[in-house]
Amino acid sequence: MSMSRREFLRLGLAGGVALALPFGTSTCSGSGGGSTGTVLPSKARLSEPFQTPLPVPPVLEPARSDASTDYFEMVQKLGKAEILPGLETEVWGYDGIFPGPTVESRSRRKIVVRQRNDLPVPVSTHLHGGRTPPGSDGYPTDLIMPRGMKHYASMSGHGSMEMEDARRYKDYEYPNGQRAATLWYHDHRTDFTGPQVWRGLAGFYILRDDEEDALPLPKGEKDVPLMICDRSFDEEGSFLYPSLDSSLMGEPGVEDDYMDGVLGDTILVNGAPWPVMEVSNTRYRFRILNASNARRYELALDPEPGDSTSFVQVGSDGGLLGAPIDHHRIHIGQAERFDVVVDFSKYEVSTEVTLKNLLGDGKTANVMRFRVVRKEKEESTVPSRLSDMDEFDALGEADATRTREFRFTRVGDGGKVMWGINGEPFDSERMDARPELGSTEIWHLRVAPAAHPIHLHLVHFKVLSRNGRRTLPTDAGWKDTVDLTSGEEASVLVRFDGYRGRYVFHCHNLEHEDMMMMANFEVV
Ligand SMILES: [Cu+2]
Repeated sequence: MSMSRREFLRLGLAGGVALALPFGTSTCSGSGGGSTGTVLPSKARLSEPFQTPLPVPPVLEPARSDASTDYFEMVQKLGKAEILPGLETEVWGYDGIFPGPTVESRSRRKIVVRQRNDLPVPVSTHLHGGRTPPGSDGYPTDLIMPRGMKHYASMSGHGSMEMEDARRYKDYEYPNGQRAATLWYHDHRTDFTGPQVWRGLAGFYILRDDEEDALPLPKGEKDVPLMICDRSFDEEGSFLYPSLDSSLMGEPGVEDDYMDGVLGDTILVNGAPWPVMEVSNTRYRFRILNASNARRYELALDPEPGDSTSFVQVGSDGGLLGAPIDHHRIHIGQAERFDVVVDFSKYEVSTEVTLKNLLGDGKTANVMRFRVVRKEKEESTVPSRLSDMDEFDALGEADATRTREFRFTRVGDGGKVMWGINGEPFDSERMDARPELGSTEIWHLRVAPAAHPIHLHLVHFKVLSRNGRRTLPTDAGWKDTVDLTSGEEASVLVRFDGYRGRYVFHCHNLEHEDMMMMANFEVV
Protein backbone atom coordinates (compact mmCIF):
# COMPACT_ATOMS: atom_id res chain seq x y z
CA MET A 1 0.00 0.00 0.00
CA SER A 2 1.59 3.25 -1.04
CA MET A 3 1.49 6.16 1.36
CA SER A 4 -0.76 8.86 0.06
CA ARG A 5 -0.21 12.57 0.46
CA ARG A 6 -2.84 12.74 3.14
CA GLU A 7 -1.18 9.95 5.09
CA PHE A 8 2.05 11.92 5.02
CA LEU A 9 0.11 14.86 6.35
CA ARG A 10 -1.54 12.80 9.04
CA LEU A 11 1.74 11.35 10.17
CA GLY A 12 3.24 14.80 10.35
CA LEU A 13 5.85 14.03 7.69
CA ALA A 14 5.06 17.09 5.62
CA GLY A 15 6.17 20.43 6.93
CA GLY A 16 4.09 22.67 4.72
CA VAL A 17 1.08 24.51 6.00
CA ALA A 18 -1.99 24.37 3.82
CA LEU A 19 -3.33 27.68 2.61
CA ALA A 20 -6.93 28.67 2.51
CA LEU A 21 -8.04 29.09 -1.08
CA PRO A 22 -10.42 31.79 -2.18
CA PHE A 23 -14.05 30.74 -2.14
CA GLY A 24 -15.88 30.40 -5.33
CA THR A 25 -16.25 27.07 -7.12
CA SER A 26 -19.74 25.85 -7.67
CA THR A 27 -21.17 23.91 -4.79
CA CYS A 28 -24.11 22.32 -6.43
CA SER A 29 -24.69 20.68 -9.76
CA GLY A 30 -27.23 18.29 -11.16
CA SER A 31 -30.41 18.04 -9.15
CA GLY A 32 -28.88 18.48 -5.73
CA GLY A 33 -30.68 21.72 -4.97
CA GLY A 34 -29.73 22.99 -1.54
CA SER A 35 -27.11 20.32 -1.10
CA THR A 36 -23.39 20.60 -1.65
CA GLY A 37 -22.42 17.92 -4.10
CA THR A 38 -22.88 16.41 -7.52
CA VAL A 39 -25.56 13.93 -8.54
CA LEU A 40 -24.20 10.55 -9.58
CA PRO A 41 -26.69 9.13 -12.12
CA SER A 42 -27.67 5.48 -11.67
CA LYS A 43 -27.12 3.07 -14.55
CA ALA A 44 -29.81 0.71 -13.31
CA ARG A 45 -33.48 1.22 -14.04
CA LEU A 46 -34.90 2.83 -10.92
CA SER A 47 -38.04 1.59 -9.26
CA GLU A 48 -41.41 3.25 -9.33
CA PRO A 49 -41.97 5.22 -6.14
CA PHE A 50 -44.37 4.17 -3.38
CA GLN A 51 -44.45 0.45 -4.24
CA THR A 52 -42.15 -1.09 -1.60
CA PRO A 53 -43.51 -1.45 1.94
CA LEU A 54 -41.44 0.47 4.51
CA PRO A 55 -39.06 -1.96 6.22
CA VAL A 56 -38.17 -1.44 9.88
CA PRO A 57 -34.74 -2.71 10.94
CA PRO A 58 -34.78 -5.64 13.40
CA VAL A 59 -33.96 -4.91 17.04
CA LEU A 60 -30.78 -6.65 18.18
CA GLU A 61 -31.14 -9.04 21.12
CA PRO A 62 -28.32 -9.13 23.67
CA ALA A 63 -26.15 -12.25 23.52
CA ARG A 64 -26.11 -12.26 27.33
CA SER A 65 -26.70 -9.99 30.31
CA ASP A 66 -25.42 -9.74 33.84
CA ALA A 67 -26.35 -7.54 36.78
CA SER A 68 -24.69 -4.43 35.36
CA THR A 69 -24.35 -4.91 31.63
CA ASP A 70 -25.99 -6.18 28.44
CA TYR A 71 -23.61 -7.72 25.90
CA PHE A 72 -24.34 -7.49 22.19
CA GLU A 73 -22.48 -8.92 19.22
CA MET A 74 -22.37 -7.80 15.62
CA VAL A 75 -20.41 -8.97 12.61
CA GLN A 76 -19.56 -6.51 9.87
CA LYS A 77 -19.82 -8.55 6.71
CA LEU A 78 -21.04 -8.80 3.14
CA GLY A 79 -24.74 -9.34 2.59
CA LYS A 80 -27.24 -9.32 -0.24
CA ALA A 81 -30.31 -7.15 -0.52
CA GLU A 82 -33.01 -6.64 -3.14
CA ILE A 83 -33.27 -2.85 -3.07
CA LEU A 84 -34.32 -2.29 -6.67
CA PRO A 85 -36.89 -4.87 -7.85
CA GLY A 86 -35.30 -7.91 -9.48
CA LEU A 87 -31.74 -6.73 -8.83
CA GLU A 88 -29.30 -7.84 -6.16
CA THR A 89 -27.24 -5.31 -4.23
CA GLU A 90 -24.13 -6.27 -2.31
CA VAL A 91 -24.29 -4.65 1.11
CA TRP A 92 -21.42 -4.05 3.52
CA GLY A 93 -23.47 -4.13 6.65
CA TYR A 94 -23.60 -4.65 10.37
CA ASP A 95 -24.72 -8.30 10.46
CA GLY A 96 -24.74 -8.00 6.66
CA ILE A 97 -27.91 -5.87 6.56
CA PHE A 98 -28.63 -2.25 5.68
CA PRO A 99 -29.61 -0.47 7.83
CA GLY A 100 -27.89 -2.49 10.53
CA PRO A 101 -29.89 -3.94 13.43
CA THR A 102 -31.32 -1.37 15.84
CA VAL A 103 -29.62 -1.35 19.23
CA GLU A 104 -32.00 -0.47 22.04
CA SER A 105 -30.75 0.35 25.49
CA ARG A 106 -31.70 2.30 28.57
CA SER A 107 -30.21 5.40 30.04
CA ARG A 108 -27.44 4.55 32.57
CA ARG A 109 -27.58 0.82 31.79
CA LYS A 110 -24.16 -0.09 30.41
CA ILE A 111 -23.89 -2.13 27.25
CA VAL A 112 -20.95 -3.68 25.45
CA VAL A 113 -21.11 -4.23 21.71
CA ARG A 114 -18.55 -6.67 20.32
CA GLN A 115 -17.91 -5.69 16.70
CA ARG A 116 -16.22 -8.33 14.57
CA ASN A 117 -14.82 -7.43 11.17
CA ASP A 118 -15.38 -9.93 8.35
CA LEU A 119 -15.14 -7.22 5.66
CA PRO A 120 -12.07 -6.93 3.41
CA VAL A 121 -11.23 -3.44 4.78
CA PRO A 122 -10.43 -1.83 8.16
CA VAL A 123 -13.42 -0.45 10.07
CA SER A 124 -14.09 1.80 13.04
CA THR A 125 -17.57 2.24 14.54
CA HIS A 126 -18.70 5.57 15.97
CA LEU A 127 -21.83 5.94 18.08
CA HIS A 128 -23.10 9.30 16.84
CA GLY A 129 -24.54 11.35 19.70
CA GLY A 130 -23.14 8.99 22.32
CA ARG A 131 -21.40 10.20 25.46
CA THR A 132 -18.76 7.53 25.06
CA PRO A 133 -15.31 6.99 26.64
CA PRO A 134 -12.53 7.80 24.14
CA GLY A 135 -11.45 4.18 23.68
CA SER A 136 -14.93 3.22 22.46
CA ASP A 137 -15.78 6.34 20.47
CA GLY A 138 -14.60 5.04 17.13
CA TYR A 139 -11.64 7.34 16.57
CA PRO A 140 -10.94 7.26 12.80
CA THR A 141 -7.65 5.38 13.17
CA ASP A 142 -8.82 3.08 16.00
CA LEU A 143 -9.37 0.32 13.48
CA ILE A 144 -10.50 -3.28 13.53
CA MET A 145 -8.39 -4.82 10.80
CA PRO A 146 -9.57 -7.27 8.14
CA ARG A 147 -8.31 -10.84 7.96
CA GLY A 148 -4.63 -11.10 7.12
CA MET A 149 -3.77 -7.45 7.66
CA LYS A 150 -1.47 -6.04 10.29
CA HIS A 151 -2.23 -2.94 12.24
CA TYR A 152 0.14 0.00 12.23
CA ALA A 153 0.32 1.13 15.83
CA SER A 154 1.38 4.58 14.65
CA MET A 155 -1.99 5.04 13.01
CA SER A 156 -3.54 5.02 16.49
CA GLY A 157 -1.37 7.94 17.44
CA HIS A 158 1.33 6.10 19.39
CA GLY A 159 4.06 7.51 17.19
CA SER A 160 6.07 4.47 16.20
CA MET A 161 5.66 2.28 13.15
CA GLU A 162 5.87 -0.99 15.04
CA MET A 163 3.40 -3.61 14.00
CA GLU A 164 1.07 -5.34 16.35
CA ASP A 165 -1.04 -8.41 15.85
CA ALA A 166 -4.16 -7.93 13.89
CA ARG A 167 -7.25 -7.62 16.05
CA ARG A 168 -10.37 -8.85 14.32
CA TYR A 169 -12.86 -7.62 16.90
CA LYS A 170 -13.32 -4.85 19.41
CA ASP A 171 -15.57 -4.46 22.44
CA TYR A 172 -17.21 -1.04 22.42
CA GLU A 173 -18.38 0.05 25.87
CA TYR A 174 -21.36 2.38 26.05
CA PRO A 175 -22.16 3.54 29.61
CA ASN A 176 -25.27 5.38 28.31
CA GLY A 177 -24.86 8.17 30.86
CA GLN A 178 -27.25 10.45 29.02
CA ARG A 179 -30.94 11.09 28.39
CA ALA A 180 -33.21 9.11 26.11
CA ALA A 181 -32.39 10.01 22.51
CA THR A 182 -32.24 8.76 18.94
CA LEU A 183 -28.60 7.99 18.17
CA TRP A 184 -27.04 6.10 15.31
CA TYR A 185 -23.89 4.14 14.76
CA HIS A 186 -21.85 4.15 11.58
CA ASP A 187 -18.42 3.50 10.15
CA HIS A 188 -15.79 6.18 10.78
CA ARG A 189 -12.68 4.73 9.11
CA THR A 190 -10.12 7.40 8.32
CA ASP A 191 -10.27 8.53 4.65
CA PHE A 192 -12.94 5.94 3.73
CA THR A 193 -16.04 6.76 5.80
CA GLY A 194 -17.98 8.01 2.73
CA PRO A 195 -17.76 4.84 0.62
CA GLN A 196 -18.13 2.50 3.62
CA VAL A 197 -21.30 4.14 4.90
CA TRP A 198 -22.58 4.30 1.30
CA ARG A 199 -22.20 0.51 1.10
CA GLY A 200 -24.36 0.12 4.18
CA LEU A 201 -22.45 0.54 7.46
CA ALA A 202 -25.05 2.48 9.48
CA GLY A 203 -27.77 1.63 11.99
CA PHE A 204 -30.01 3.08 14.72
CA TYR A 205 -29.23 3.17 18.43
CA ILE A 206 -32.26 4.10 20.48
CA LEU A 207 -31.78 5.10 24.07
CA ARG A 208 -34.85 5.09 26.33
CA ASP A 209 -35.47 6.24 29.89
CA ASP A 210 -38.19 6.45 32.55
CA GLU A 211 -38.94 10.12 31.85
CA GLU A 212 -39.79 9.34 28.24
CA ASP A 213 -41.65 6.11 29.06
CA ALA A 214 -43.99 8.07 31.31
CA LEU A 215 -45.13 10.32 28.45
CA PRO A 216 -48.28 9.50 26.47
CA LEU A 217 -46.43 9.73 23.11
CA PRO A 218 -47.07 7.12 20.38
CA LYS A 219 -45.37 3.85 21.34
CA GLY A 220 -44.60 0.38 20.02
CA GLU A 221 -45.44 0.02 16.34
CA LYS A 222 -46.27 3.72 16.25
CA ASP A 223 -42.71 4.69 17.24
CA VAL A 224 -40.88 4.28 13.95
CA PRO A 225 -37.26 5.08 13.06
CA LEU A 226 -36.83 6.50 9.54
CA MET A 227 -33.30 6.46 8.13
CA ILE A 228 -33.32 8.64 5.03
CA CYS A 229 -30.39 8.42 2.63
CA ASP A 230 -29.70 8.66 -1.09
CA ARG A 231 -27.83 6.13 -3.19
CA SER A 232 -27.07 5.41 -6.84
CA PHE A 233 -26.91 2.03 -8.54
CA ASP A 234 -24.88 0.27 -11.21
CA GLU A 235 -26.59 -1.70 -14.04
CA GLU A 236 -26.62 -4.94 -12.03
CA GLY A 237 -27.89 -3.26 -8.88
CA SER A 238 -24.66 -2.75 -6.96
CA PHE A 239 -24.12 0.54 -5.15
CA LEU A 240 -22.39 3.03 -7.43
CA TYR A 241 -19.82 5.39 -5.88
CA PRO A 242 -17.03 7.36 -7.59
CA SER A 243 -14.10 6.07 -5.50
CA LEU A 244 -10.63 6.55 -6.94
CA ASP A 245 -9.97 2.94 -5.89
CA SER A 246 -13.06 0.80 -5.44
CA SER A 247 -11.16 -1.80 -3.37
CA LEU A 248 -11.04 0.93 -0.68
CA MET A 249 -7.51 -0.26 0.11
CA GLY A 250 -5.47 2.09 -2.07
CA GLU A 251 -5.78 5.77 -2.85
CA PRO A 252 -8.65 7.33 -0.85
CA GLY A 253 -11.01 9.96 -2.19
CA VAL A 254 -13.45 10.42 -5.02
CA GLU A 255 -13.19 11.55 -8.63
CA ASP A 256 -12.63 15.31 -8.89
CA ASP A 257 -16.19 15.97 -10.07
CA TYR A 258 -17.52 14.66 -6.76
CA MET A 259 -15.24 16.30 -4.24
CA ASP A 260 -18.06 18.59 -3.11
CA GLY A 261 -20.05 15.50 -2.15
CA VAL A 262 -21.75 12.47 -3.71
CA LEU A 263 -25.51 12.78 -4.22
CA GLY A 264 -27.52 9.68 -5.10
CA ASP A 265 -30.53 9.82 -7.41
CA THR A 266 -32.55 7.30 -5.40
CA ILE A 267 -34.02 8.17 -2.01
CA LEU A 268 -34.09 5.26 0.43
CA VAL A 269 -35.91 5.07 3.73
CA ASN A 270 -34.70 2.23 5.98
CA GLY A 271 -32.97 0.85 2.89
CA ALA A 272 -36.04 0.79 0.59
CA PRO A 273 -36.54 3.14 -2.38
CA TRP A 274 -39.41 5.63 -1.89
CA PRO A 275 -41.32 3.19 0.34
CA VAL A 276 -44.94 3.30 1.40
CA MET A 277 -46.31 2.80 4.90
CA GLU A 278 -49.90 2.03 5.77
CA VAL A 279 -51.11 3.91 8.83
CA SER A 280 -54.32 4.33 10.82
CA ASN A 281 -55.88 7.74 11.37
CA THR A 282 -53.91 8.26 14.59
CA ARG A 283 -50.65 9.83 15.76
CA TYR A 284 -47.29 8.28 14.90
CA ARG A 285 -43.86 9.15 16.20
CA PHE A 286 -41.10 9.19 13.59
CA ARG A 287 -37.44 9.35 14.55
CA ILE A 288 -36.08 10.91 11.39
CA LEU A 289 -32.37 10.58 10.66
CA ASN A 290 -30.62 11.99 7.61
CA ALA A 291 -27.92 9.34 7.03
CA SER A 292 -26.98 10.68 3.58
CA ASN A 293 -23.36 11.40 2.70
CA ALA A 294 -23.99 14.84 1.20
CA ARG A 295 -27.71 15.39 0.64
CA ARG A 296 -29.75 17.80 2.75
CA TYR A 297 -33.53 17.70 2.79
CA GLU A 298 -36.39 20.04 3.45
CA LEU A 299 -39.15 17.73 4.56
CA ALA A 300 -42.83 18.57 4.11
CA LEU A 301 -46.12 16.67 3.93
CA ASP A 302 -48.26 16.81 0.81
CA PRO A 303 -51.08 17.48 1.35
CA GLU A 304 -50.50 19.37 4.55
CA PRO A 305 -53.07 18.72 7.27
CA GLY A 306 -55.72 21.40 6.92
CA ASP A 307 -55.86 23.06 10.29
CA SER A 308 -52.49 22.29 11.85
CA THR A 309 -48.79 21.98 11.09
CA SER A 310 -47.37 18.84 9.51
CA PHE A 311 -44.81 17.97 12.16
CA VAL A 312 -44.84 18.32 15.91
CA GLN A 313 -41.21 18.01 16.97
CA VAL A 314 -40.74 16.32 20.34
CA GLY A 315 -37.01 15.59 20.25
CA SER A 316 -33.71 16.75 18.77
CA ASP A 317 -30.26 15.14 18.45
CA GLY A 318 -29.87 15.09 22.23
CA GLY A 319 -33.32 13.83 23.24
CA LEU A 320 -36.66 15.28 24.24
CA LEU A 321 -37.37 18.99 23.94
CA GLY A 322 -38.81 20.85 26.90
CA ALA A 323 -42.00 21.53 24.94
CA PRO A 324 -43.14 20.46 21.48
CA ILE A 325 -42.44 22.70 18.46
CA ASP A 326 -44.73 22.89 15.41
CA HIS A 327 -43.08 22.85 11.99
CA HIS A 328 -44.60 23.15 8.53
CA ARG A 329 -41.27 22.04 7.07
CA ILE A 330 -38.08 20.62 8.50
CA HIS A 331 -34.61 21.29 7.14
CA ILE A 332 -32.42 18.33 8.01
CA GLY A 333 -28.68 18.25 7.41
CA GLN A 334 -26.60 15.10 7.35
CA ALA A 335 -26.53 13.21 10.67
CA GLU A 336 -29.20 15.37 12.31
CA ARG A 337 -32.19 13.73 13.96
CA PHE A 338 -35.69 15.12 14.28
CA ASP A 339 -38.09 13.22 16.48
CA VAL A 340 -41.56 14.22 15.31
CA VAL A 341 -45.21 13.28 15.75
CA VAL A 342 -47.49 13.25 12.71
CA ASP A 343 -51.24 13.23 13.37
CA PHE A 344 -52.97 11.26 10.61
CA SER A 345 -56.41 11.94 12.16
CA LYS A 346 -56.22 15.22 10.23
CA TYR A 347 -56.71 13.19 7.03
CA GLU A 348 -59.66 11.22 5.68
CA VAL A 349 -59.19 7.47 5.51
CA SER A 350 -57.81 6.51 2.05
CA THR A 351 -55.77 9.71 1.77
CA GLU A 352 -52.25 9.31 0.44
CA VAL A 353 -49.80 11.63 2.17
CA THR A 354 -46.39 12.07 0.58
CA LEU A 355 -43.30 13.00 2.54
CA LYS A 356 -41.68 15.47 0.13
CA ASN A 357 -38.16 16.83 -0.14
CA LEU A 358 -38.56 20.46 -1.16
CA LEU A 359 -34.83 20.69 -1.92
CA GLY A 360 -35.00 17.89 -4.48
CA ASP A 361 -36.38 17.81 -7.98
CA GLY A 362 -37.80 15.04 -10.13
CA LYS A 363 -37.51 11.76 -8.25
CA THR A 364 -35.47 13.25 -5.41
CA ALA A 365 -38.39 15.55 -4.56
CA ASN A 366 -40.11 12.51 -3.02
CA VAL A 367 -39.04 10.61 0.08
CA MET A 368 -41.85 8.20 0.95
CA ARG A 369 -45.62 7.94 1.23
CA PHE A 370 -48.11 7.23 3.99
CA ARG A 371 -51.43 5.62 3.13
CA VAL A 372 -54.15 6.23 5.70
CA VAL A 373 -55.97 2.91 5.48
CA ARG A 374 -58.07 2.49 8.62
CA LYS A 375 -59.73 4.12 11.57
CA GLU A 376 -58.44 3.36 15.01
CA LYS A 377 -58.95 4.64 18.52
CA GLU A 378 -56.39 7.26 19.47
CA GLU A 379 -54.38 6.29 22.53
CA SER A 380 -51.56 8.82 22.41
CA THR A 381 -51.21 12.53 22.76
CA VAL A 382 -48.44 15.12 22.75
CA PRO A 383 -48.25 16.77 26.17
CA SER A 384 -47.38 20.44 26.37
CA ARG A 385 -44.47 19.65 28.73
CA LEU A 386 -42.13 16.91 27.53
CA SER A 387 -39.01 17.06 29.62
CA ASP A 388 -37.28 18.93 32.39
CA MET A 389 -34.91 21.21 30.49
CA ASP A 390 -34.06 23.55 33.39
CA GLU A 391 -30.37 22.80 32.97
CA PHE A 392 -30.52 23.55 29.25
CA ASP A 393 -32.60 26.68 29.73
CA ALA A 394 -30.28 28.00 32.44
CA LEU A 395 -27.18 27.51 30.32
CA GLY A 396 -26.10 30.88 28.94
CA GLU A 397 -23.19 32.75 27.42
CA ALA A 398 -22.08 33.84 30.88
CA ASP A 399 -21.24 30.21 31.69
CA ALA A 400 -18.59 30.07 28.97
CA THR A 401 -15.00 30.34 30.13
CA ARG A 402 -13.53 30.59 26.66
CA THR A 403 -14.41 31.24 23.01
CA ARG A 404 -12.85 29.45 20.04
CA GLU A 405 -13.24 30.15 16.32
CA PHE A 406 -13.29 27.50 13.63
CA ARG A 407 -13.54 28.18 9.90
CA PHE A 408 -14.63 25.36 7.61
CA THR A 409 -13.29 26.01 4.11
CA ARG A 410 -11.43 24.52 1.21
CA VAL A 411 -7.73 24.12 1.79
CA GLY A 412 -5.07 23.74 -0.84
CA ASP A 413 -1.97 21.69 -0.57
CA GLY A 414 0.53 21.66 -3.42
CA GLY A 415 -2.19 22.19 -6.00
CA LYS A 416 -4.43 19.50 -4.52
CA VAL A 417 -7.66 20.96 -3.19
CA MET A 418 -9.12 19.42 -0.08
CA TRP A 419 -11.29 20.52 2.82
CA GLY A 420 -10.04 21.76 6.17
CA ILE A 421 -10.65 23.56 9.44
CA ASN A 422 -8.85 26.85 10.15
CA GLY A 423 -6.85 26.28 6.98
CA GLU A 424 -5.56 22.88 8.02
CA PRO A 425 -6.39 19.41 6.75
CA PHE A 426 -6.93 16.72 9.41
CA ASP A 427 -3.86 15.52 11.25
CA SER A 428 -4.37 12.95 14.01
CA GLU A 429 -1.19 14.22 15.68
CA ARG A 430 -2.33 17.85 15.95
CA MET A 431 -4.48 18.90 18.91
CA ASP A 432 -6.76 21.75 17.92
CA ALA A 433 -8.46 22.43 21.26
CA ARG A 434 -7.97 21.36 24.86
CA PRO A 435 -11.18 22.16 26.77
CA GLU A 436 -11.33 21.27 30.45
CA LEU A 437 -13.65 18.56 31.69
CA GLY A 438 -16.77 20.16 33.12
CA SER A 439 -16.17 23.51 31.44
CA THR A 440 -18.43 25.35 29.03
CA GLU A 441 -17.10 27.06 25.91
CA ILE A 442 -18.50 29.05 23.02
CA TRP A 443 -17.46 27.66 19.67
CA HIS A 444 -17.94 30.05 16.81
CA LEU A 445 -18.31 28.09 13.57
CA ARG A 446 -18.10 29.71 10.12
CA VAL A 447 -18.54 27.83 6.86
CA ALA A 448 -17.89 28.49 3.18
CA PRO A 449 -18.08 27.92 0.26
CA ALA A 450 -20.47 25.06 0.76
CA ALA A 451 -22.97 23.63 3.21
CA HIS A 452 -21.21 21.96 6.12
CA PRO A 453 -23.10 20.18 8.90
CA ILE A 454 -20.69 20.41 11.85
CA HIS A 455 -20.60 17.54 14.34
CA LEU A 456 -18.80 17.31 17.67
CA HIS A 457 -18.17 13.91 19.18
CA LEU A 458 -18.84 13.24 22.90
CA VAL A 459 -20.71 16.45 23.69
CA HIS A 460 -24.05 18.11 23.17
CA PHE A 461 -24.46 21.82 22.66
CA LYS A 462 -26.96 24.64 22.55
CA VAL A 463 -27.10 26.77 19.42
CA LEU A 464 -26.88 30.37 20.66
CA SER A 465 -27.12 32.32 17.44
CA ARG A 466 -27.07 31.94 13.69
CA ASN A 467 -25.44 34.67 11.60
CA GLY A 468 -25.47 36.91 14.66
CA ARG A 469 -29.22 36.67 14.91
CA ARG A 470 -31.80 34.39 16.48
CA THR A 471 -31.58 30.67 15.94
CA LEU A 472 -33.98 28.76 13.70
CA PRO A 473 -36.82 26.67 15.14
CA THR A 474 -34.92 23.59 13.91
CA ASP A 475 -31.90 24.55 16.08
CA ALA A 476 -33.88 23.88 19.27
CA GLY A 477 -32.82 21.53 22.04
CA TRP A 478 -29.57 19.71 22.69
CA LYS A 479 -27.69 19.25 19.44
CA ASP A 480 -24.59 17.34 18.36
CA THR A 481 -24.70 18.54 14.76
CA VAL A 482 -25.48 22.02 13.45
CA ASP A 483 -26.35 22.36 9.78
CA LEU A 484 -24.80 25.45 8.19
CA THR A 485 -25.14 26.50 4.56
CA SER A 486 -22.53 28.42 2.61
CA GLY A 487 -21.63 31.74 4.20
CA GLU A 488 -23.42 30.97 7.45
CA GLU A 489 -22.01 31.10 10.94
CA ALA A 490 -23.25 29.92 14.29
CA SER A 491 -22.22 30.24 17.89
CA VAL A 492 -22.77 27.12 19.94
CA LEU A 493 -22.46 26.70 23.69
CA VAL A 494 -20.70 23.43 24.40
CA ARG A 495 -20.55 21.65 27.74
CA PHE A 496 -17.53 19.35 27.88
CA ASP A 497 -19.08 16.70 30.08
CA GLY A 498 -18.37 13.03 30.20
CA TYR A 499 -14.79 11.89 29.76
CA ARG A 500 -11.26 13.11 29.36
CA GLY A 501 -9.51 12.11 26.19
CA ARG A 502 -9.11 12.68 22.49
CA TYR A 503 -12.11 13.09 20.19
CA VAL A 504 -12.78 14.53 16.76
CA PHE A 505 -15.09 17.19 15.41
CA HIS A 506 -15.77 17.37 11.71
CA CYS A 507 -18.03 18.16 8.81
CA HIS A 508 -20.64 15.43 8.31
CA ASN A 509 -20.61 15.74 4.56
CA LEU A 510 -18.77 12.43 4.40
CA GLU A 511 -16.79 13.33 1.29
CA HIS A 512 -15.58 16.50 3.03
CA GLU A 513 -14.75 14.47 6.13
CA ASP A 514 -12.76 11.94 4.08
CA MET A 515 -11.02 14.84 2.36
CA MET A 516 -9.74 16.05 5.73
CA MET A 517 -12.39 18.42 7.10
CA MET A 518 -11.83 17.12 10.62
CA ALA A 519 -9.86 18.14 13.70
CA ASN A 520 -9.10 16.91 17.22
CA PHE A 521 -10.06 18.13 20.63
CA GLU A 522 -8.84 16.68 23.88
CA VAL A 523 -10.87 17.01 27.04
CA VAL A 524 -8.34 17.57 29.82
CU1 LIG B 1 -18.38 19.99 4.71
